[in-house]
Amino acid sequence: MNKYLKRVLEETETKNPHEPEFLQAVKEVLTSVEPILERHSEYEKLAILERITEPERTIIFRVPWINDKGEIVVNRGYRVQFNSLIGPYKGGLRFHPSVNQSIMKFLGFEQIFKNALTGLPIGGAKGGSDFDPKGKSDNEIMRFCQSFMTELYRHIGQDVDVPAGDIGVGAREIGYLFGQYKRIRNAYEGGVLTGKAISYGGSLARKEATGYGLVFYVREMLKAHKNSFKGKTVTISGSGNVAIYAAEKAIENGAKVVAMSDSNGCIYDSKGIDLDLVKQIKEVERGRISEYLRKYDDAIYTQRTGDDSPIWEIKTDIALPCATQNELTLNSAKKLVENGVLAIGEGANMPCTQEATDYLLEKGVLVAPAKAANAGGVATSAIEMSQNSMRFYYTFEEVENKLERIMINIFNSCKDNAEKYGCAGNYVAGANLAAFDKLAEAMVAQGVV
Ligand code: NDP
Ligand code: 2IT
Repeated sequence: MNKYLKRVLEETETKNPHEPEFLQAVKEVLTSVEPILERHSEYEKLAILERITEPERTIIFRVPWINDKGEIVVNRGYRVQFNSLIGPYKGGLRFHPSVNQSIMKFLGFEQIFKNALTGLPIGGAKGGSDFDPKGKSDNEIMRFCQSFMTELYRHIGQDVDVPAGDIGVGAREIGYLFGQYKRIRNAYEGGVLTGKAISYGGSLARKEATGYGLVFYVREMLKAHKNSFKGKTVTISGSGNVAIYAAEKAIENGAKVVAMSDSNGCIYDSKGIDLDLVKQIKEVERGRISEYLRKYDDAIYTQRTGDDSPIWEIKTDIALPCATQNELTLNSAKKLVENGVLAIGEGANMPCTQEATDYLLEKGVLVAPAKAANAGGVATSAIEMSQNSMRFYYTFEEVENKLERIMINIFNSCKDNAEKYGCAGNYVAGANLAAFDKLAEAMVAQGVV
């Protein structure tokens, strides 16, 4: 291994001993950019790796709020402003009980590279809270969001840092956050948050963008290997924002989506999932995926029991993990390969463990890596920001066409970089190489900051 790379990896481990997800993400990126480090020995003197792995700023704050019983609850809020090399900090907010500093930092780190791949002027950030939105009333969600923003507002701004949604944060939460920001600032700064509802400055097709973008990317990858979605079986983990719209676009491309899931278990419907019913259960009722059986009693529901999700045991041509990090383990990868899987498209951030990715690549499975394949969401957020700056709106078709073009460009740049650095067909490495190349060049240009 390159000596400089080895030293920085060791130092990163020593400095962040209790952050396994962050270390996993760093190791994955840094090891694959070794060919660039070999060509640019000056990067060591410029401390490129030390600087890119250290957040510019990490903000941790108290979020006190009052629940419907009148009790005071205290959660922890985060915003990791990781990197502003190529634009204002940009990245989602995650509300989930598992949120901690390691998860925030891994997501912020990934976001730097993802945002660079979009070709748009956005830096990398992530934030959120260990708040659990499940089972909370609308009023509780609103009071939490208002308290969260009462601290966050001083750290963000449309040219400074622009949050958006992620797990547990959708249009409802963004609305409450925006309302409180506007009230505190006494100014209408539309571009301070993205993922807004259409009625007050949101972009058409932002809701659909991550899932649609994922399918555009996987379609390009399949095309490069003389294949397509047509007639293929697809399984999709999760049944949230990314999963639902990935399913919609996959079906539009002629695939049959046979399984979806949530954290409790998965449904299998051999006739093809009824997506309108999933939307009703998840987007309207905020219920559990098991409720799918109320209309289709011949569908099969499998409860999740251990570490491995049952959805990866189902035979499929294409698997789209769209729930959360490390949800597809080596065991699951082996099952998928045994069942003849052709391609994996990562809709979630870092859904495959490192061992799973290595195994899949070794077995010749096509892997569309998260930081490239799910970049359509943040790319469309950047399109939302630009519409807000212009005080103008694009039509749904205009946004979708721009998104499609961006995803094609991202795929081509992953492909070209993989070829350039001698790992043709490995889009995981190609994505890291393409993004790092661009970021390192910007770092050199901007001096020691
Ligand atoms: P949602 O909150 O809309 O949906 C999340 C889905 O994943 C739910 O079905 C949820 O099930 C499931 N899930 C969440 N946590 C876990 C867990 N620990 N174990 C098993 N299942 C889990 O989130 P999104 O669809 O927005 O996000 C999904 C993934 O996509 C995340 O990794 C996110 O970072 C990534 N992403 C999102 C983008 C966006 O624009 N929204 C953009 C790019 C990436 P349950 O309801 O049971 O918790
Ligand atoms: O992981 C992600 O890219 C997101 N959650 C979307 C971020 C954004 O700013 O739209």
